[in-house]
Amino acid sequence: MNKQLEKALYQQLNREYFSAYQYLAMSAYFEHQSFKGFASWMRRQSDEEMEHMMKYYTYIIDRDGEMAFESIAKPIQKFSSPLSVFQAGLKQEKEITKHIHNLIELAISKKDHATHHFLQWFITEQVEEESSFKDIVHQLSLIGTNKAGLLMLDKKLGESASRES
Ligand code: OFO
Repeated sequence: MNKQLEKALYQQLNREYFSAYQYLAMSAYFEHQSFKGFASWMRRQSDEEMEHMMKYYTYIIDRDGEMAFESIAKPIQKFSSPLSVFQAGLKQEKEITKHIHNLIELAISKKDHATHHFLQWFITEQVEEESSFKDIVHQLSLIGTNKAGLLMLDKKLGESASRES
């Protein structure tokens, strides 16, 4: 595999790992706030990011790529509200999408059709993930500081996380 592309792939692996770590930190924040449903939803999100990270790992190994593990950045752990957490999550997903698009551009420029094909799955996944975060940000914006509304959404997300796991 082209060395520049190989490096870009293991850098993306690192970003997916960081997403998992960040979402786990968000889940811990919600646990401390007793928002058990938000905590479960974020934990499920973190598990999904670990699965994404492993997809990159398996792909690089399958292509006989060299793996260079790098440090995982420290996640943000302090937030001001549930809304601020989901806004940060949406920002993280948009950042990931941008990097996947860059990776695709690079795969095309290196005429690496297999990598181009491999990345298509992530394009679809990112549309779904951005949409989930966007919906929750929107709902939390409408709820504002209404405690009953927050608890209702917490319950709903907890139920959806247990259905998916
Ligand atoms: Fe949602 O970031 Fe993975 O792909």
